[in-house]
Amino acid sequence: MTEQRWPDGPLRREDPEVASLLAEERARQRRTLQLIASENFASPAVLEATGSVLTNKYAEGYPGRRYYGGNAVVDRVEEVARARARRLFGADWANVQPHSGSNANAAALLALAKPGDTVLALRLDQGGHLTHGSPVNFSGRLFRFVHYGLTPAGDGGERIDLDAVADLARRERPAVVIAGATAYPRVIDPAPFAAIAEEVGARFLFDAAHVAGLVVGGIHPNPVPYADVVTFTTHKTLRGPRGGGVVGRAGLGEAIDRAVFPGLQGGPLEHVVAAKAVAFGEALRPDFSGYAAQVVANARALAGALAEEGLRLVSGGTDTHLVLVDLRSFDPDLDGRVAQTALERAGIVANRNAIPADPRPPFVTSGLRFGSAAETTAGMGEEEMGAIGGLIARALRAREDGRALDALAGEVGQLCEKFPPPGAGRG
Ligand code: DSN
Repeated sequence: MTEQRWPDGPLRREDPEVASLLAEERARQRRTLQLIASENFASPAVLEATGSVLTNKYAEGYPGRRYYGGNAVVDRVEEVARARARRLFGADWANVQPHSGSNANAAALLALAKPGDTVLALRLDQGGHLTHGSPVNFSGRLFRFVHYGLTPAGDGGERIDLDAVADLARRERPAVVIAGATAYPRVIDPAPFAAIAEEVGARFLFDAAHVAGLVVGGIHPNPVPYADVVTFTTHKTLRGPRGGGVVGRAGLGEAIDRAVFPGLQGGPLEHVVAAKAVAFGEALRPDFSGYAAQVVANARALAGALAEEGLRLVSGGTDTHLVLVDLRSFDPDLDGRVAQTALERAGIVANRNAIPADPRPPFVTSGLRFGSAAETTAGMGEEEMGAIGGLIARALRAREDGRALDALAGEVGQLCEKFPPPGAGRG
């Protein structure tokens, strides 16, 4: 099998130092739980395309309009990727070249607004992304961001405050309204955002970085019929190679293409574009909707188990792959940084995350963010997710007891052994 070839292949012979680091990482991915909400396990086919000869090729431009010769095959590869992306999202056009979700957002903002224009987006400390106006990011430096937040905590609370979105939009008259988040566990309905953007004459950008796989799996509403532009990443719930993309309705495709190249990027990573095509092909198969549904069922099972252990769920639960917990309900002295470190020693990989109205600074935080996409790919179901909730709580309780955490890592390793990730046999 292809997977077996890699540990003893050319890399092992030519560069044992890097080969052994890759082997270490492969082992880490096999024996620990991958619960970072923005990660997944790409298939062996996706990994093979990513490691292909297309890495050798320069292809600035687009199919049929390249600045270099020798692109007949690359053109066909990129055309396959674009066509599959259009089909997946029901879009009129697609750009599959952005190297990341951040680049996709940069291209969208450059195409939809001028530097200095006002842009409306979700606050970063309430779930928004770096590219939604962080002062240290290009977005916050080039555009004038105004932020909406979540409704107050409480029954049915910590949801996107659509009244605030509408009020701010009427007052600030933004050029662009952004919907989408990086740490928000609920569905984001594109329809009310579209209505607000239309009322104030703004463009509507939906950032589907996290939920793209749920959208194409039919679990999350598809923003394409509502938004002017939809950006996404290919490596999170969509389960492809690391990268980004942009899709939309007719009209803005040329402006987005120009913003990606030559506006923002040089030569596209055509080996990654090929891998995107493979991942889109996988997502077009009927079984992908079953995967997407299981991702959400698993996140709910994990959320339920964590709540039973006394961890408050931000917004009371989840509709997606993502769970955000407030550690203060579990132990007011426990912060996100300490919790993340203890979990990692126990073989549970997740990230600390700010929660709404977090009293602690962003590098410390009072929350943890979990995601179910990767371990669902590995074959885990609700039963395992419930058990993982218990393991998390035990690790947090034992956070100062190194031996107990090491013992837990053994238990975690045994669980992971039963669910090897696809592709984890490769470098
Ligand atoms: N940092 C990614 C995430 O974890 O959500 C988004 O860029």
